[in-house]
Amino acid sequence: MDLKALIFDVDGTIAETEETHRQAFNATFAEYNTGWNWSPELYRDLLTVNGGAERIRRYLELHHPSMLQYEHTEVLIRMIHRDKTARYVKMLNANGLPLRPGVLRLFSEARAQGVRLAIATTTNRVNVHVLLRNAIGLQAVKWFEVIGSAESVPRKKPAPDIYNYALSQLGLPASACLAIEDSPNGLAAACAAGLPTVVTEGHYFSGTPFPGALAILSDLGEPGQPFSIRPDSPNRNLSLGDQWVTLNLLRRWYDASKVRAAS
Ligand code: XBP
Ligand code: MG
Repeated sequence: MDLKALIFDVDGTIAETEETHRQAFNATFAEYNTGWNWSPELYRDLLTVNGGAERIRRYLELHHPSMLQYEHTEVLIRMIHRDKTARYVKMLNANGLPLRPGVLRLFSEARAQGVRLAIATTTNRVNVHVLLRNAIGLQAVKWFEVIGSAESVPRKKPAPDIYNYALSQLGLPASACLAIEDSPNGLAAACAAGLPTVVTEGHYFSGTPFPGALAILSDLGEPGQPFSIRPDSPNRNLSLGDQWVTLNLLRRWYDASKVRAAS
């Protein structure tokens, strides 16, 4: 079977958004006078939980467990998360955020060659729209046949649900698609949905293990800005002459996953 679609994660994969998310959380915590502040180190640990509201809940479990006995804490979490989303949108509208190297180039190449595009993220839909609109333009939202987001399924990554949702909306089997991820939870979700997955390490996940990845890269690379492939990456030998990730290279990795599955 040929490669028919690419399914992209958003946070950390399309753009390095997690620092902006962290700042939006902290500014909202301050607005509510909670006294909470997430340092980059703490945030790295909390990123093992996907979804902003779920992440706040996890933080309370670890650092303020007594708060969870009050019924109103759940309401507080939801209000903070709602306002954090509004703040994040405002921050992106004010400052924008560049796409990671090679992302726009690969979107364009896929569109030119009729390879379909989809998104599978755990963040809110509005965050995806504002990112694409600011980084590319209004038209970019239409490039994606499916935008699977926090609102689309109840269970977040590492559950496979968001990838299964994207596949069912595309009407394609996992074996016809390839996912691009940046995090262990994202990789686990994509693998559990049966998708061969290339990892471009996000800032917060650099150097972490990525079991089951098809390849582990610094980023997608650009002409004059080559990607590096991690020394422990599978399928290194298929990419050694390449400096940026093209559909050709993705097809080579994709074919390798088919050969492996058949043996
Ligand atoms: C990343 C996430 C998100 C963001 C915060 O998801 O887990 O929760 O950190 O966004 P992915 P929200 O890499 O799958 O895109 O606050 O909107 O949840
Ligand atoms: Mg991600």
